Amino acid sequence: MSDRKKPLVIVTRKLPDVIETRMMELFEPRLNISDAPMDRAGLAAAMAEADVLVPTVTDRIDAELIKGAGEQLKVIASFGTGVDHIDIHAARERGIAVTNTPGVLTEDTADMTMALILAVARRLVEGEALVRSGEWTGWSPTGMLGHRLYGKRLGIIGMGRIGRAVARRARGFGLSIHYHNRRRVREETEAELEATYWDSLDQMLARMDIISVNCPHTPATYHLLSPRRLALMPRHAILVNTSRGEVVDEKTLARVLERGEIAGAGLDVFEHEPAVSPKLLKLPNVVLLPHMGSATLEGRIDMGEKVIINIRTWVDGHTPPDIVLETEF
Ligand code: 8YV
Repeated sequence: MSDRKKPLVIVTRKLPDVIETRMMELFEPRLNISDAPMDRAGLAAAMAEADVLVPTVTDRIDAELIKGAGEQLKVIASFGTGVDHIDIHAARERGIAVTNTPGVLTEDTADMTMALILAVARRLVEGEALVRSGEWTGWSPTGMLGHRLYGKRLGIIGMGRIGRAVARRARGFGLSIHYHNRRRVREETEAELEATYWDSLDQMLARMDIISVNCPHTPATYHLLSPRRLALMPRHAILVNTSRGEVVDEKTLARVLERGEIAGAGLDVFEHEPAVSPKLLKLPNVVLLPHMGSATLEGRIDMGEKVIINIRTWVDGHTPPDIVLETEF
């Protein structure tokens, strides 16, 4: 830290008021009240000056920016769980600690996953649009038919905290739980969730009614749902993604949806956010959300509190609790 009494903490986006107020009490923060995203030059200037940078998913902190950071920059305390926007390796080489906010957005993101599964299977958005259009002519035995969730098979890709929270909810809806993960989860967890492990993602994809993407985006999961794998999904299947757009080949996904090679999709994340494949925008069988899986006031406050704890622990000379290890990615 420079010889200022309180660390200069530069926050790239507007955070909930209570978090910003607490930061004012604890640190010397530079807040972004207008919430205008920082461009690359703005980020470089911030990193040249800050003791601590608090970025979000909208800031791409690559190796070049890290190389250009001032000597005083010691912590990148990201507001969010995913850290694929930060070059962890480059940060470690420069001796900059990277922290994130795991755990506190698990339940909200799992809720959103279920909301998307329900919305796609039961055609919520189409139904709502019909009512609003004024063209609804009344109930009909064959009108707005969707598909029953009860008794169907859900395949979860990534059985971490969020994957498991999705599984718990899905069981309440009568779905049977299947999963693919780098590692098989503990026996007790499998038993609790009555979950079936698939070592082969290909095999699982070919047999599920619903697929939910809940793994992080890493070099190993980039386009995990490749054209070949998307082609393995049955025609009646739906795909839901509340993780990262990069895990799915979006261009191919739009094509298979357009051709009816899978039945529908619910997407909260996109490969090139905020851009969305124009093809997807035209399709009725997809529900598209603006990356709002963790967007609850409570969740965002909890995330901010985690950021504060991480910074405060470092200020006190200890290792922040949510330090991201390079080996995890
Ligand atoms: C966050 C997310 O809102 O935490 C994550 O990884 O994807 C989102 O829910 C966002 O990343 C904040 O930076």
